[in-house]
Amino acid sequence: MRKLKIGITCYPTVGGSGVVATELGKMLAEKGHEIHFISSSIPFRLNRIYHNIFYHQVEVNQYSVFQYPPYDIALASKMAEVANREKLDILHVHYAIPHAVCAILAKQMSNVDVKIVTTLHGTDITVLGYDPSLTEAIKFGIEKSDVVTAVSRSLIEQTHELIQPDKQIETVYNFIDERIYQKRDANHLKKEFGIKDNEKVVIHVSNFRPVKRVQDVVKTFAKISAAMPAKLLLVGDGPEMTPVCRLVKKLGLTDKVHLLGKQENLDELYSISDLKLLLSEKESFGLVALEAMACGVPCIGTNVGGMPEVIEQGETGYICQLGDIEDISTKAIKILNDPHIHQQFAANGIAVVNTKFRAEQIVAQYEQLYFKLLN
Ligand code: GMT
Repeated sequence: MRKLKIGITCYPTVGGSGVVATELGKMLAEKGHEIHFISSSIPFRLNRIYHNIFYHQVEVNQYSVFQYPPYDIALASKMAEVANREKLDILHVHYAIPHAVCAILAKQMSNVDVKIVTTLHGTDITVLGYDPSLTEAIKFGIEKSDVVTAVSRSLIEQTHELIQPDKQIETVYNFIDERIYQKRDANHLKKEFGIKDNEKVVIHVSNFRPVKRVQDVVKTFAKISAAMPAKLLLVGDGPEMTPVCRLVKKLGLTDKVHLLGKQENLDELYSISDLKLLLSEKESFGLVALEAMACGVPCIGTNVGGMPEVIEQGETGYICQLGDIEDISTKAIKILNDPHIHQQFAANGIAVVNTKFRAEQIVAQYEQLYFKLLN
């Protein structure tokens, strides 16, 4: 099979889109393709040396004549430079704006016929799509890309509703590295956190943006902990941290909630967890639910975006109405109280990760798109 030269651009800091882009690059490299990450810093999951993965840093200089640093232009310029020098076949960008628009500009600047693949992750559509000052740029980025994918069917529907691009968009689901996300023996962590054997562990992982509704997680946990001995692990950090801490204190939960901040090695935290809550008001996919499922943790999510495509109702967890704390906590208590349901959901979750969201299959889906474009 022909080996390709692929440029990948993503937001390299913590976030699902950066994680998926980086894992994709790593797995494509393992299949022999040459990968060139073009971004403002090294993607945080690019944590070891690969002979065929290269990193090209986008330098944005802050000249006093510019009111705003010209990141987009610097990125486009770097993309064109790398495409020319390395003779890239594909530029795979994650996010319509600015990345797809930068790739289109880079293609015009370069002298190679590089093909542009754009993956929509959600925030570029579900948040920015509502901003009239950006709609035309998002539409342009989508329409001028050679291939556009989205991480769920729901995101495709939303994109058509909000932006109405004249473009076919294909669903390519997210995936995780199953070699990393699996249930491990991490019981030492329970001891270290002072979690007793009879206590159930509920986990939430996010960037604590308001859309993640972390306060709903705390309110749900208050009802769970009134019904049984339990602890809540809150993993991540962001703008909602202060109001969340206030609520934890107000509800008298300080001793039962562990605020862990940003963490690596989430597989170990999932391995000591009994239930995952993801109660967001926007979520095009919900990568963290997939990570939890891979480690045998049943999930409760809200009926928004792509979450019902990830969490199967009554099979791997439950999907509840946004903000319906009563129903969410009833379902949570049901899962935590019934070992049979818990075991069944855990096993089903692992099976779904290994079939519908199997990394090998999803990486192959992207590869097929690339080859189809180049032929
Ligand atoms: O959820 C976030 O705030 C981060 C955001 C991102 O850009 O990384 O996540 C989006 O992309 C992830 C990977 O495809 C999805 O799993 C998340 O559901 C999606 N977030 C939203 O749609 C809010």
